Amino acid sequence: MQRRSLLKSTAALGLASSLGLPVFAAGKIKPGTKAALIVVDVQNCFLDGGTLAVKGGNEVIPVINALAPAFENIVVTQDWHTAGHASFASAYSGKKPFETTKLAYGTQVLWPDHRVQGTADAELGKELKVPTAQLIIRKGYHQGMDSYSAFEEADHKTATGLAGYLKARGIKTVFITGLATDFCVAWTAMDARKAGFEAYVIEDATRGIDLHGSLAAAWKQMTDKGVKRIQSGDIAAG
Ligand code: VGL
Ligand code: ZN
Repeated sequence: MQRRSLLKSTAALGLASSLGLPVFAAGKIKPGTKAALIVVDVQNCFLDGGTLAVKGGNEVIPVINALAPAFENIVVTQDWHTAGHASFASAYSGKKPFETTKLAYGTQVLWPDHRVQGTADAELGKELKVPTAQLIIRKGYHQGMDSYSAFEEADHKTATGLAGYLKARGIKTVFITGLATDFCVAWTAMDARKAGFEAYVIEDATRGIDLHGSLAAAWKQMTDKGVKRIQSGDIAAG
């Protein structure tokens, strides 16, 4: 590198870090004070033996545990449904899991009963170790409406309060991990962009359900909305 551009990029790094924005040093991202890690729905339901086990779901846990020390701010989410929730196939006669139905807000995929409030299935995976997390946000608790996104419910109007919380704390960038890539992770990442945050999905800290090609479709939609796709190795160790 030429001396001038080296000086320039060094100055830019100093400026970004003093602003608390993510800094790229030696090819690694240092999240900084204005970034938050979001750990989406790492609940027993999605892990081995759960009601909606995601293939390889358990494998995200050591990756997330190792990432956590690199983040000053961490938010954890829990899918938190009422019994007989509108997203459960069992709530409709003649419907089976993974079929769809039309609800007031659009097409709803119907799932097996999962993550009912207060059940073991809805608890965070016990191997997940993110003791410095500051907020646990629960979603999907309105009987008639689902909420894949941690920011807004399926009507795309009802806020969970997460955007306001992050903004009130000066957070500008979110790094999203957890389950499932093609549902709650993707919707959270896209709504983060909509709410004005810079958004990264850490791919190897996620696993997908991949229902009828939904995983590839989710990556395309996320990329189109400016979500960045990175790996845990891209983040500087904390
Ligand atoms: C999710 C399906 C149903 C998710 C939640 O967390 O991705 N997927 N409920
Ligand atoms: Zn759910």
